[in-house]
Amino acid sequence: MKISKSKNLFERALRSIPGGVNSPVRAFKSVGIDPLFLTRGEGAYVWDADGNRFIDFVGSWGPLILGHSHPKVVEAIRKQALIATSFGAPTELEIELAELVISLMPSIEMLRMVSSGTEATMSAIRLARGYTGREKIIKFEGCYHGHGDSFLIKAGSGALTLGSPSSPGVTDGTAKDTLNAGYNELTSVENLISANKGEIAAIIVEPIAGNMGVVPPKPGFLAGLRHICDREKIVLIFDEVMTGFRVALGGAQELYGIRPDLTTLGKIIGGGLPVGAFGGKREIMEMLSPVGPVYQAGTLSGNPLAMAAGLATLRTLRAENPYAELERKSAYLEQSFTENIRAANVKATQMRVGSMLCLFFTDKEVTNYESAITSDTNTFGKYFRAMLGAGIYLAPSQFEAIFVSTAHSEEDLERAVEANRRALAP
Ligand code: HOZ
Repeated sequence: MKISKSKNLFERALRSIPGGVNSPVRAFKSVGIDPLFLTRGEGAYVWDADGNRFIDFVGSWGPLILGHSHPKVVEAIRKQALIATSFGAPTELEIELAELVISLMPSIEMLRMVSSGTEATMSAIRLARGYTGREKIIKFEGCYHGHGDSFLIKAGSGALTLGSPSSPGVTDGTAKDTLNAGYNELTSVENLISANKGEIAAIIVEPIAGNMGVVPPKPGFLAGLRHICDREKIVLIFDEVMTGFRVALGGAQELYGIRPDLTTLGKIIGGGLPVGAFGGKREIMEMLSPVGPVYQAGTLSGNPLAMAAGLATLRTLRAENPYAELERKSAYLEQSFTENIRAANVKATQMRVGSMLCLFFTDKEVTNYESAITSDTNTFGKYFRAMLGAGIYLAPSQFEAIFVSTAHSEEDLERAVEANRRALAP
């Protein structure tokens, strides 16, 4: 595969951008090669600067559930761009998107738009603190909630991939207020609560962990968190940046039938443009300025272009309801990859919820951070490179999900299965 143009662009980028990238996971560091510079996306495919075409299972890290440049999304952005790109003032589009989200996720009574998932989670935590008058939060080892200070303690995603799950620059005071429990381990949550009685403002959780690979909640885990939060008057926050509109139209909360107090959203809600949102119970949301005292703001919050792209995406999902189709396609990948793993006799485990999948190079059952990190990341690196060489673009980390979109055809999936078979073969 010719990659000279990407290589030149990377050398150039290194001179003006730290590490040559604007988000660390893009650097391909953990898979032992330089990053590809992408130039075009269409449907299920992306092209790099050298003209190589790949079947894309990254989907911009989750937003592109309809594939690249879906005609309805492109048309919505084009139409809006001709009218106005930004006002920093209220628009009807914001109400339409808020109303649509509220209709899809009944736990959300009010919603505020921001520009990224990180902003959504940072704001939700501040709001929970303001609402409860408490300072500490509980998160789960290996879960990732963006790069806000409070969350970079034993975090997943790029922080885990690049070996710095707790970042320098986060003050001791902030670290002290972030308590880490084990994912899927209610006892560890109970222990933290007993040791910090009346001090916990919020429990924030990825209802399906997607940033230490894909780790589903065990039966009873989310219901247990709901019960604990009710008992202790703690705000339960579901971080559905990844799972919202992905595993079901109403997200993981619909799939598992649990109502959080607050929900954070990102990725699909922006249809590929920068959007995040947080919402939930009216009583909590009305603590936000200008109604209440908790301050939160943003020049580009509710940006019309982003609202138009989000609306077009969610309306298409609502009209076409592609979740059974996504389930069928993703189950096919899961089953075929599992057969290949068996045939090649490699130590690997597959995890999947809906159209989020992960192939862990470990023979352990993956239920939490500790089991996820038993994965052999060198073998993942080799696998990643072999898949790329066969035209399959995966997330460049053992600890990220791959995403199936409505744009993937049967033939694309068959090609991925064949590439997987060859990549796993001894
Ligand atoms: N937000 C994604 C978490 N898995 C990764 C994208 C990034 O950090 O750039």
